[in-house]
Amino acid sequence: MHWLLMKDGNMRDRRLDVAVVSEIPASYLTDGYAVIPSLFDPIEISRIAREIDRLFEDYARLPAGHTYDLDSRPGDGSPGRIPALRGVLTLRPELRAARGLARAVTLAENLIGPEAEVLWDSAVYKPSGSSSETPWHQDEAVYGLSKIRKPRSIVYFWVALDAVGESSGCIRFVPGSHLGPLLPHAWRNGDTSSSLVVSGPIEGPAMVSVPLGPGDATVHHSRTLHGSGPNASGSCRKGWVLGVGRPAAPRWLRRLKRGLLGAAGRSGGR
Ligand SMILES: O=C(O)CCC(=O)C(=O)O
Repeated sequence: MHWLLMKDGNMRDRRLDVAVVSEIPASYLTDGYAVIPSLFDPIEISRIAREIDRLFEDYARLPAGHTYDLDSRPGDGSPGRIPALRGVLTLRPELRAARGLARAVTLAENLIGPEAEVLWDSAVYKPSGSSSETPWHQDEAVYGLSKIRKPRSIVYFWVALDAVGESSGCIRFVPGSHLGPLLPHAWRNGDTSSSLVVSGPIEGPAMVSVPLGPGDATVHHSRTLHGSGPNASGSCRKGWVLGVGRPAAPRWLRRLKRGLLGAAGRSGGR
């Protein structure tokens, strides 16, 4: 029996050390992910989507360190196929006031404990007709493959900026994979600013695709295997990924570091 009923009426899972409150489906414990409908309200998400669209229109002129590609083709001169933009909140700090972000932090705190904040964010656009999949990976693997310090704890939200379905490349998960080990990973195409990709075959229950409406989100555990399919639809698939957690280093130290390194000082990912 892994579950404990707490005095406050919430359930706590001993294996994951997470509390599950009414706003997060209990399936998070067994599946390693959950759907959060309307994390952002329609007006707020369309405003955020417009701002991020504008950043993508200016993609080539953004400061170094903000742009990367989950499926770059190093060396062949062609543009990558899943352009991504890290640090939207650094480039557009006014978006930090979004009510949906406050809600994400509260939900994350219910899962991982107090003092959570948005540690990292990235918009991932998959252009119409892109045959490129985002490969299966566990976000936790980034800490072993890069010099990024592992936060004390973190969960990830995938926020739909627009409606996304199976044919347009919605996020998909391997339920229960968060209960298994961290698998060996590599960088896609050997490119350290590309996507993580799990080495070897995936074992486990069938994957689940999660269609979402604008402003809906999923939240997943850092060890949950996830990815997304090609975009066969006629429009760009737009997602915004938020890493919300309890930082490894105190806030003052990170501010100092960011000041010294510049806006994109927190390079790398996840
Ligand atoms: O948007 C996608 O295709 C997946 C993004 C993702 O999994 C990630 O950035 O870790």
